[in-house]
Amino acid sequence: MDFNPIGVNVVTASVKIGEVLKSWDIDKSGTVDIFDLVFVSRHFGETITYPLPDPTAPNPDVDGNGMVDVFDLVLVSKHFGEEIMPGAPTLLDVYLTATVIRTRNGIKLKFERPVWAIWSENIEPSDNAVIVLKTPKGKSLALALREPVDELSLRRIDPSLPIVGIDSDMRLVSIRLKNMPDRTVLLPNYPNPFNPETWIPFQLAEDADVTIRIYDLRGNLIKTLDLGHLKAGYYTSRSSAAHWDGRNELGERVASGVYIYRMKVGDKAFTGKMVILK
Ligand SMILES: [Ca+2]
Ligand SMILES: [Ca+2]
Repeated sequence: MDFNPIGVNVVTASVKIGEVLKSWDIDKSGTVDIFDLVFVSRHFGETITYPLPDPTAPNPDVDGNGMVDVFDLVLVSKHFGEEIMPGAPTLLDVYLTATVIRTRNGIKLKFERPVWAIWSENIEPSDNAVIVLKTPKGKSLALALREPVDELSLRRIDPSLPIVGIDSDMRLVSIRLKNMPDRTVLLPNYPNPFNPETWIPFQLAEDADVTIRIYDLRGNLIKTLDLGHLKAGYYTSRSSAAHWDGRNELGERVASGVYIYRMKVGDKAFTGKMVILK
């Protein structure tokens, strides 16, 4: 007979018993971290009846009072031990992009996928749907309650500091912030003067249908660039800006001179001037 497997099991079981005592390590992972907080937040508001049907299963009622509430969250955050190292977010290979939109009260983060929590050095919330907890090492954590959120209103976040989050699949992700323009602007074409082609950069504050029409100085329509429905963002690089090859609708090169370009974004219009010099 081989007794070794039994011996191993006994050791494992004794370790588990030791960890049960640390009730704030809810998922029994051996560390108190962001996952334990998310576990409590998922069960936020629930009633827990004792005795538990399975005392070894994770129990979000940390203080054992029968309710999963903010006190349980505070207890977990107080014992938050295993902080992710400052360099760790760069090691995370899963990214989640959050669009930063400036609002009157601060900023709004719009996530490409819902998140349970975001965590960084300095987060100031302005929304009631999330709770913000300070961890012993001075970091702040914004936590969604009961279900993950697509948007988070904040008073402040420092984009130069690493930000990590927990996405709806319970993965630890590195949050990348993407700035959004606060207004729609048509920018000067480049190069200008040009020959034979030029780029027309712009930025959109909102998703919109975008068309650019090019006219000569007598007002004749020379070319229509239908850019289709575009998402809000910056269209300033050569690969994203509107491109005009200096030809009319028939594919003929147009004469040297001044041309007017007019960008239509929804029901707004913006105008610029450009010069072809041959
Ligand atoms: Ca844990
Ligand atoms: Ca409780």
